[in-house]
Amino acid sequence: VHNNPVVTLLDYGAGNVRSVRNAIRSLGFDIKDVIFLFSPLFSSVSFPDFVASFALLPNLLEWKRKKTLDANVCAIAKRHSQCRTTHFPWGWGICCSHGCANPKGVRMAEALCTYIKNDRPFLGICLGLQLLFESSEENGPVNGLGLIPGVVGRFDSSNGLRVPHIGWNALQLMKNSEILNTIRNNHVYFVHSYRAMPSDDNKDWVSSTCNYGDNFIASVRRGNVHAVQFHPEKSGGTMLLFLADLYVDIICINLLITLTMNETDAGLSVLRRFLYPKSFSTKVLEVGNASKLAKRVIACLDVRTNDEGDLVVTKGDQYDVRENTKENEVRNLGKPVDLAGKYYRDGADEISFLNITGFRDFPLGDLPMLQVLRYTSERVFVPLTVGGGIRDFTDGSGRYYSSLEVASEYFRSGADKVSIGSDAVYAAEEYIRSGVKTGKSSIEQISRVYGNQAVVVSIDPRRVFLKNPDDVDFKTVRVSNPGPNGEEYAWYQCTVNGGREDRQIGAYELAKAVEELGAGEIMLNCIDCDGQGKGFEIDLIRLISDAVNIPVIASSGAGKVEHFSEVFKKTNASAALAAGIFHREELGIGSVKKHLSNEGIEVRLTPY
Ligand code: 1PR
Repeated sequence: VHNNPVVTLLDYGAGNVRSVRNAIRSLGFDIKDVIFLFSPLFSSVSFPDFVASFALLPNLLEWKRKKTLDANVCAIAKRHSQCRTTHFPWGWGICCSHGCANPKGVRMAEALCTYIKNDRPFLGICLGLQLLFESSEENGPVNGLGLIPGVVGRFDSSNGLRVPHIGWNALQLMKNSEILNTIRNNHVYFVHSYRAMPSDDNKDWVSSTCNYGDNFIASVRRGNVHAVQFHPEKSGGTMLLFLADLYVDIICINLLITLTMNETDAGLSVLRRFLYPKSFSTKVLEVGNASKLAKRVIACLDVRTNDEGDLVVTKGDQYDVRENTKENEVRNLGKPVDLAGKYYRDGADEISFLNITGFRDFPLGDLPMLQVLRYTSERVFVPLTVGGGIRDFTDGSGRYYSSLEVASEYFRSGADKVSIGSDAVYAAEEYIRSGVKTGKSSIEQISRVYGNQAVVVSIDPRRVFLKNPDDVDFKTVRVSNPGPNGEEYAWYQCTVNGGREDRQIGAYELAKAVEELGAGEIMLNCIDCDGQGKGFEIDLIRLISDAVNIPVIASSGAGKVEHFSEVFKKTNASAALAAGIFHREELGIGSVKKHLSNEGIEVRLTPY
C-alpha cells in the first residue's frame, strides 16, 4: 500500500482552502488538516509532527478580519473545553492546556519563526507571504513576523488603478527559485489589494516581482522557505500527476519521468515543485517578461433545476430560459460539472455558476448546487464564482440564516467569489436613500469577513431609450445606435429576481453605491443583449467601467471573436463573459484568446 506523504495545512477558517486542499491531493499528498490557524502546534498535531512535514499557509494570517477571528477562537475554544486563547501581536492563536508539545504554550509567532529560521520546507500563499514582513497597513498598522524587511501597503488607486488587483499577470523572475522555474511567461492568478514592495533591504529574499501600477513583490525565497503573492492553486494546471501517482503505485514507474510530463503548467507546477523538490533539476533561470494584467475570458453557466428535477445548465434568450415549444421546457445545454471541466481545459480564466432561481429557493437547501461546486473544485484550478440567492433568509422552521452564512457555505464548498444580484439592489437603494452604511447588508458583511475581492455584484439592467436625458433622475448616455423612435439617449434600469421586477435605480447609481459598500468586482449583464449574439452593450459597459475603480466584467451578447476585441478596445472592462456561444460550441475559448492575442490584447494563453 502506498502511503502518501503528508502536508500540514494551516487554515485560518475564512477563505477558500478547499482549492488548496484539492490541488495538494491531486499532486499525490495527504493533508494533515488543521481546525484553526494555530491549533496544530498545540492540540491535534504535536510540534515535532508539524516541523517534520511540509507547511503550507494559504491566506494564513487574519490581519484585517480580527473580529471574525475572535469569534472563531471562541467557537473553537468552546469545542476544546480545555483550550485557552493566546493573544498574538497580529491576531489570536489558540493553545490547548493538555497534550501540547510545549506545556508552557509556545507562542505561535515564535514557533513559526523558529520553523522558518530552521529552514524547514514552507510555502506561504497570499497572506501567507505578507505575514513574513514587518507589518501591514491592512486594518492596521499591525505587526507581522518581521522575517523580511518591509511594510505591506495598499495599492495606490489615486491614479485610476483598479483595486483589488484581480486576474492574471506574468512574473519578472529576479533570482533562481526552483518552484518558479517553469513559469517563464505563463500568467499566474492574483487577487489582493495589499502588497509588499522590493527594496535594497529585502532584495536577498525577492525571487520575482509583478507589475501592477508599480513593481510589487510576487514571490520570495530563501533556502527551503518560499512564499508567493499569487495563488498557484488557482493558476491552472492539469491532473496528469494524479494519474501518474497511481501508476507509481501499481507499476513503479520512476516518479521523475511522470513528474516532468507536465512541466508547462503554471499553477500546479509551483505546488508540485515545492512538494517534490528533489525530483527536479535546478536548471538555469529562464527570465520571464513583465506583463500587463491580462484581460480575462470567463465562461458562465446559468444553472437551475428543470421540470424533471435535474440540475442543468440552461441559457436564456433575454433571460427567458424556456424553449419556444408546446412543452415550454427549460432549455438544457448540459451538465454543470462536465461543462465547467471542459471550459477549464479550453483555457477559461474563470468559471461562474449562477443559480438563477436562487432568488426564490433557499440556496442552502439546494444541495445539488453545493455538490456541483465541490466536484468542480476538485478538477478545476481557476477561480470559481457562484451567485444566486445570497441574502438573509428565514426557513420554514423559523431558523434565520444571514447572507454571510449562505456565502460561507458556498466558500466552504469551493467558491472563490460570490456574486450578489437582487440583494445588492436593495442594499444600494437603502444606502442611497439613507446615506448610511449600516454594516448589515450582504455586501458589507461578506466583504468584511472574506475581503472585497470575494464579493461580486451582478447587475441585470434593461435599456430604456429616452428622447430627452433630463426626463429621468438617473445617469444617461448618448447611445451609439438610436432607439426605435429615433431616441438618442438611454438609461439602464436595474431589475431584481432575474429581470422579473424593475427597480427605480440605474446601473450607474447601483455600481457607484455597491463599490462604496465594499463590492470588489461588477458582473455587468444587459437583458436586451442576453443570448442575442449581436455584441456587448458597449455604451453601458463604457459608462460603468469608467465610473468605478473596481474591475468590471462585461457580459451578455457575445456572438463572435470580434465582439471580445471590441469590448476590450472600446471600454475599460477587465474581463468578458459569455455563455450561449460556448455552450452551443459555436466558438471555443481558445479561438477567442487567439484572436485577442493577435489583436495585441494581452491574454493568458494556456499550454494545454
Ligand atoms: O438575484 O442574487 O438571486 O442572483 C441571481 C443571478 O442569476 C443573477 O446574477 C442574475 O444575473 C442571474 N439570472 C437570473 N435569472 C437569469 C435568467 O437568465 N433567467 N441569468 C439569470 C443571467 C446572464 C448572464 C449570461 C450572460 C451571457 N444570465 O449570466 O450568462 O448574459 O449570455 P450570452 O453570452 O449567451 O449572451 P440573485
